Amino acid sequence: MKRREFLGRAASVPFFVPLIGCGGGGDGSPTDPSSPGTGSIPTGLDLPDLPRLPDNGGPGLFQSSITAARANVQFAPGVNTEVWAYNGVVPGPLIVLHEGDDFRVTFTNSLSQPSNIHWHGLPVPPQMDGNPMDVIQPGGSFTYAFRVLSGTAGTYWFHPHPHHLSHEQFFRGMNGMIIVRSPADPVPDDIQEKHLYITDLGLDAAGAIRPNTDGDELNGREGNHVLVNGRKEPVIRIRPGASQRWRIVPSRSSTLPTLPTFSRKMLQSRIALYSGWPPFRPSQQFISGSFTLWLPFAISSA
Ligand SMILES: [Cu+2]
Repeated sequence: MKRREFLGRAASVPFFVPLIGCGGGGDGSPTDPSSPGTGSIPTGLDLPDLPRLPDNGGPGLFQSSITAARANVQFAPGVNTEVWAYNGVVPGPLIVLHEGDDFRVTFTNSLSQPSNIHWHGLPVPPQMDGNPMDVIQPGGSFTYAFRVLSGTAGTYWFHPHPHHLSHEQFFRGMNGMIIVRSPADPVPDDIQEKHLYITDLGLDAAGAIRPNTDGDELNGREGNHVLVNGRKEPVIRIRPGASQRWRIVPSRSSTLPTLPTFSRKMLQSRIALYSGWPPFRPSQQFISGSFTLWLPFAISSA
């Protein structure tokens, strides 16, 4: 089946949608797909996996490092775009944790302004949560250390939270997905898991990430390219009759990150919602119903 044929047809795929966000209300309008000079961002390619943050710890210990620095990526072939990135990748590396892990991640700030990391939604001690006044100066580093509590399995988010600076660091590329797994995960292992990390990229005609406008400050910033795992309108492959677990993070620097604002493409889906919080309990995690979503990707049975 061709991907275009599939769009608009009913799919029965279990979704786990984290309901997240720090910002205010969005205006609900779809994003503008055009961007002069950068209209050549390829579409229709396979959904890539998110790069994963390596774990150098032993059993029960997640140990790694994250550096924030400027980097260059090519969203459109041949057009270099400077981003501010965690470990050089946009979106940031996927962090996979297990309940009970001791988490030790050393953050190094190689930007020219203060930064920190907020572990959005994870219950961690206040001094480890990247509060707006707890910043790491340029050239400095800090080790975030906490226990991943039992009962917290779910899908989370990480991003900078320095006072007055977090929005720019965020829209220039610094944010990523966290998964906490439970030993009592009710979803069978043979169900394939996909991670859909949705960002909106605001590029100017030269292919640079544009600064905020006054309108953005008033209404919330909305980019002109919607990306999933850094790719525009990718294709998600699923065998006929198969189920997949989807963990979806609608990640934006401002405005309410509601999925319906992300694309003009409509897909009628029977979905199950999982909020990521409160903790994973089979009896509570599914809300059945019929939803209409605008999704910035296509589904292919091929
Ligand atoms: Cu947050």
